[in-house]
Amino acid sequence: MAKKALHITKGVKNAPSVNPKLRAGKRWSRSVAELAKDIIDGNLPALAQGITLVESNAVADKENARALLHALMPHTGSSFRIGVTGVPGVGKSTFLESYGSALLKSDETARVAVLAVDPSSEVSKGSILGDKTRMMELGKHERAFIRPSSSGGNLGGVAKKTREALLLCEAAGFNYIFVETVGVGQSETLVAQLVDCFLFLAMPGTGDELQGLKKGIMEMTDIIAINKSEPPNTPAGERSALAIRSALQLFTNKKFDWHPPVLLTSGLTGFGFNELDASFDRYRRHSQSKGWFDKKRKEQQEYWFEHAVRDGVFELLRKDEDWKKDYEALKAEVALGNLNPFEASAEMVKSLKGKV
Ligand SMILES: Nc1nc2c(ncn2[C@@H]2O[C@H](COP(=O)(O)OP(=O)(O)OP(=O)(O)O)[C@@H](O)[C@H]2O)c(=O)[nH]1
Ligand SMILES: [Mg+2]
Repeated sequence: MAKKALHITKGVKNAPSVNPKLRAGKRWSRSVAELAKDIIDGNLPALAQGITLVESNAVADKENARALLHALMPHTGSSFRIGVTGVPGVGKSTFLESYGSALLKSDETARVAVLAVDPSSEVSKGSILGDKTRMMELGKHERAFIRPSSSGGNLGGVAKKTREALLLCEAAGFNYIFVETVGVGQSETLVAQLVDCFLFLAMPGTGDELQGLKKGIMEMTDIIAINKSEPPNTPAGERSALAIRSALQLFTNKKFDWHPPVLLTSGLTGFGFNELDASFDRYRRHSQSKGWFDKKRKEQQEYWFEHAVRDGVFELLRKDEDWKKDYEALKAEVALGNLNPFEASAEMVKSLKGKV
């Protein structure tokens, strides 16, 4: 990954329409159309630069980011979006490297992008896919694109930026987009709002294979793979699969009439990849034929719309100095335990009555 990151940076510097100096102000707006065209042409340095633009928190970039997304919108939507989660060390990066490479090898029309939502990014500044990544080979492939997590901001903000990066990748012609996230905190819930299919990686034979497979996650998981199940770990993998299958009987996602298959895989050796291919295919065909592939995407659009409206309104409110002062004061009281959060928030909302 270190090499790939260097490669991207170098490409960005050399590409004519993606001069970093054009980042802010009016000069950008001149080149947004050009940048959009380069992205649609599948130019990877332009894609990287476009993602940097949509990730930017600079006020001057926001308008351009919106213009870019607007221009690219008609070219989005045609990829298969796959979320991959699992506890740290379960082998997500190794799996994505080898499964992504296998996909590119078996299908010459495949173009694979890997993005990440990193809940720890505030602390680590995006350690996921960072120096410890194992996606060196995939990153060098001309039909692959790897993008570390955008850092800064809250998890919701990071996920929103990942969604925009995902749309840019689609416009650039990527038809398989993987979104990796560590199986801790709230990140899965947000990633589930980004993808069509959610793959959960578990570990074999630890006896605590249900750890991390919390009820909420089970409900959003579409395929489960007991990873690291290559021989000699296969019997342990089978035992875990059995335990998870029986637990799943209690939690199956009835809404979509889909029983998540539990498979054995190994990112290290490619063990079980054929079964996984078949499961992805079956899932895609099943969800499309039932109409909930599109339904899910519509619900996600609504989710992000609501999310953006809430963020926008909040941002606006914080511009009102009096409101902000009250807000900070009440927040401090809530943190001290002097006020109950719901009571305090009702107070904040009440203070808006005269204003709205
Ligand atoms: N035996 C075996 N080991 C594996 C497999 N996949 C990964 N590993 C090893 O498990 C360790 C963690 O792999 P990663 O791919 O970095 O795991 P990760 O889930 O991305 O970890 P985080 O990014 O820290 O969340 C490494 O030492 C890998 O070599 C596998 O399929 N079989
Ligand atoms: Mg990793």
